[in-house]
Amino acid sequence: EDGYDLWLRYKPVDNVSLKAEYVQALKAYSAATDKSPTIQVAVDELSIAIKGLLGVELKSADQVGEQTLVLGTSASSPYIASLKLQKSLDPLGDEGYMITTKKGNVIIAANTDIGVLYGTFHFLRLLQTQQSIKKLNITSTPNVKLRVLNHWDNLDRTVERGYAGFSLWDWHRLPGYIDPRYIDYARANASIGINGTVLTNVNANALVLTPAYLEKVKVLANVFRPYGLKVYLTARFSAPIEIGGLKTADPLNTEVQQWWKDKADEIYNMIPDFGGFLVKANSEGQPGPQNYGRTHADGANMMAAALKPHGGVVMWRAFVYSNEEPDDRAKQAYNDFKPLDGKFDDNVLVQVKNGAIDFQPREPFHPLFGAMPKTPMMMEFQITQEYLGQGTHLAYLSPMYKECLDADTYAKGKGSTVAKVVDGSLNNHRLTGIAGVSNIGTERNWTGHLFGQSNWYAFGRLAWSHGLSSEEIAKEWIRMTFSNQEDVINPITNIMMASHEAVVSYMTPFGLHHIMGWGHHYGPGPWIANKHRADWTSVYYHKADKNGIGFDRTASGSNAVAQYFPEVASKFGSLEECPEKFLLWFHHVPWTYKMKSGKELWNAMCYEYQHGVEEVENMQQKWQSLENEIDAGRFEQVKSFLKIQKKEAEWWRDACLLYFQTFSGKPIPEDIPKASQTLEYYEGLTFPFAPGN
Ligand code: BDP
Repeated sequence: EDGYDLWLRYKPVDNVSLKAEYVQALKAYSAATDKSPTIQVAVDELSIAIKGLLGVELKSADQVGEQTLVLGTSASSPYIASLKLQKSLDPLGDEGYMITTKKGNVIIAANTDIGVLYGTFHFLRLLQTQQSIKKLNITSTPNVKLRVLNHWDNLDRTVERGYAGFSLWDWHRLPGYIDPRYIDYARANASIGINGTVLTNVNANALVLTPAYLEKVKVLANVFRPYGLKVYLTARFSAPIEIGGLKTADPLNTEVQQWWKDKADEIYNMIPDFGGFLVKANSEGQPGPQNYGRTHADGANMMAAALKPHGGVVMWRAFVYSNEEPDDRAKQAYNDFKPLDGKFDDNVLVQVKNGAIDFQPREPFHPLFGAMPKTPMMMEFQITQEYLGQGTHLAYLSPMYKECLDADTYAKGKGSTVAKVVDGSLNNHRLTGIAGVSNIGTERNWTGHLFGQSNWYAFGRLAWSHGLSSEEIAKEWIRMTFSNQEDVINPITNIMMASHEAVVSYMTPFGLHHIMGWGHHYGPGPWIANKHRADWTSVYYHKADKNGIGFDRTASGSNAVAQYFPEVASKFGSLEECPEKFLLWFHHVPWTYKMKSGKELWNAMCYEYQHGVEEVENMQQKWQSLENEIDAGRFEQVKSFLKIQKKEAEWWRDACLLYFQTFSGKPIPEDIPKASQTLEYYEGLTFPFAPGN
């Protein structure tokens, strides 16, 4: 096995009695004779899966007798219509489904064909994870409307912050050649409910909006359509100048407005269900409305007006900060966007990263969540592991996503979680969304690290249903990816559940952040200083000195805490109450500060780095115990990567402790292994091979 099949492997069910139950229940299927492309896809998937799982051909039933799998809508299936399910189906909306047992038949019913497809994948998951299907009574609807992958893919097929090869989109061979991989990509996404894909990098190239590229985009959209996957593009703000020949891109200029309208008309003429634009503006050198003295709302609304007649949306990113701005970087997005609440048109979502800096191993939730009640706030998570070990570290990110979603903003009193802001329930928004920066590329197993697949999987599952637990999701994924045997599920669950914390411990314990290598972000670089942008250095963030370490974001410092609602602000702002995992994010703390463990901060930090390394050793041991349970190809790859991870965890520990010791002036406890090199050695390392150099 090489990992290509992801969680859709459909290996034979090894539990004899369950297999008998399944075979008995699935004698034949019944779907509309005049099948839509989506229903055809569902039937095809069922056939492949049943063949693989049960070793039998799934036959089409002449009529619905007993033990028939019936799929469809009340409109497409007379049998489903005869069951009079409409009352229960109505609340399931456009994408929800029900799976139910009626008169000895399994029924997968929905209001739309895409709902049926989602239900089909859910049903298959039951078989793959070996659940009983004797008496089913399942309904499911997604928590948010737009569940979207963001590919940071360039037109030359390099991928920004990509660690899994090149871009899947073969622009050179499109539109003539449809790589079968596009179809498997769409299947995988549909199987976890992802319904949109932004094909291009947020650092956008206007060329993708030219007719030659749009022809190619159209073909991808056609391939993805039956799977319910809509295509979106990033829109470069200066496109009217670069490809339109205009002198300006000022959003209040009527010619510019007309140019975007015409562009939208052109796109929708080719792709009637085009999703819309994702925009990075006035951020890290990208052009935007502020170049013309206009606001983000002016820019977003101009594009929104062009897309609106066609039903498209604008996902406008709030990832903005400037080195010229003297205020704490963590505060800048809030400062810029909060005053614009209520000024965005109704087909605009503001897309906010989970934290206020940048996808760090751990960040407190972004203060914009809850702060703009009149605006749909779209979550942006990073699935690719830019700051979490890149291509080789095993880090299961569901616990990190959940920590953010479950955080309480107190925007409307206790219980106003980030999840409720994002799913629209807190402020009654119908337009809602969640984005994940993709970790997918041309590598045979899609994500480079086999366990990267679990992050793609978890992102999709949480986007559909944020109430799921990380452990539940991990177990589903393990059962489908490796085995249904408890002695495989348990150790891998343990590995996954401990993995994110381990990375935090050996990289950025206690709220440290942004201390990685310059530019490529590979490896430790707490010494990074004196660069052309202070806000890209490490010393800006850790502020270590002989007295202590950490960024004072309380009232005595940048007062970033004040951007949170009072309950949260007072907790984060208080040295005693601030959770230790965020301590150095919000406080500058003396080296001698007594931690809850009773240890002084310096010692606690040393042991935390060491703990991270030990956790990786534990992961290695658990993985090793699976040698005879997992096919050699996948086993060996993960084993090698864990070895790299161990080495790099030690590198992080040694480099960071030696560096911070120059400030603390305190000894590293004797029982922590001695660094094998000097600080100068670590500082002198260069990485010409690191992606993103
Ligand atoms: C940072 C990445 C950079 C992205 C930027 C963004 O380092 O490559 O362009 O975020 O999200 O994490 O726009």
